[in-house]
Amino acid sequence: MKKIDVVKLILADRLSHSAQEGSFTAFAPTNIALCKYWGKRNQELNLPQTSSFSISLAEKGAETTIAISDTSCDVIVLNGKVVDSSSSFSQRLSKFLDLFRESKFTYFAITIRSSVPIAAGLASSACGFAAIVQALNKLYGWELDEKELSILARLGSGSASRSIWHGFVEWHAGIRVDGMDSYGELLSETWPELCVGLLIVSDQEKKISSREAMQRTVETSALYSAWPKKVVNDMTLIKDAIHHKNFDLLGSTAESNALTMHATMLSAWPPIHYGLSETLMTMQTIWQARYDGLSLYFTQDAGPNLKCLFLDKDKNDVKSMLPMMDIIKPF
Ligand code: 2P0
Repeated sequence: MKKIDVVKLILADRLSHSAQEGSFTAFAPTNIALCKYWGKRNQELNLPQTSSFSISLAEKGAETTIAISDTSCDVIVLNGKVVDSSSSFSQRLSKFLDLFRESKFTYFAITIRSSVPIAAGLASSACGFAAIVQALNKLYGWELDEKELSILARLGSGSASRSIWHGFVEWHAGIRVDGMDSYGELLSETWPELCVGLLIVSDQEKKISSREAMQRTVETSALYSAWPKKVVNDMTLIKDAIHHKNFDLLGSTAESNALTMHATMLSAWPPIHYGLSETLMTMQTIWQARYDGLSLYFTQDAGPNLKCLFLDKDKNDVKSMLPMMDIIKPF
């Protein structure tokens, strides 16, 4: 099954909608997985091997404006600069937009304001695709519900299926071949005291994409067979931790989940390691702080940057230890 077949299933008779005049804007927050998505059961549709669970980062994300353009190709402006149409960023976006053109001569003008570094393991593609799908929904007047938007966003990037909402989101892996049961769902619970701290070690583009790294891990890592069981256990613990506001359970489960994901990558061949020496040094600082009694945990994605988890009452202690941290209150 191809992406376009899923688009046809979702849009059905809305496929005949014409684009409206004017420009349409949508914002989507980036999200950080507390239980990671690592490995696909279907590469084309970005269907995951396991479910995953995230927290959205409030105002950190992508604001995207879309309009029909009278040019002879898509025009993409990212953070005030026109993106070269031959760049991988532009080609990936235009290929996704191919799914939604009224004719092959329909082109889009897209302006993206991203408050997260692109491709540095801060889920820039997640908020990017979630925002573009919501902007297209307005442009074409589809009036899709959030579940349908989540499925369309997943076709752009798996983790985008979780960026349709603010707050805690579970992405259900699903079992269907067409992926119609693989979408995000908002958890009704919130946690106003929860803080996420971003520690940018490097904002350089990563050398190996998540897509490639996941596939290599699934195909070559002897440890990958342990991953689905770990995820099932961690999902239960994380939801319990949120329900009972047990912060140490949340932090320790998220940190252990991230470290296990990175262990599966390290045991892939050729091996994959996203950390830098500063990443490990910061982990050691956090482990020492925890030993000294501070409830501070981290998670790491497909890049060298760390995202810390702590409660508002410890904000000053954390900030004085790691002054470069950008602190976000998700609720
Ligand atoms: C996550 N990551 O759950 C995991 C943890 C990175 C590490 O989702 O191939 O950009 O577009 O579906 O969504 C990053 O992978 O990958 C990611 P594709 P995506 O956040």
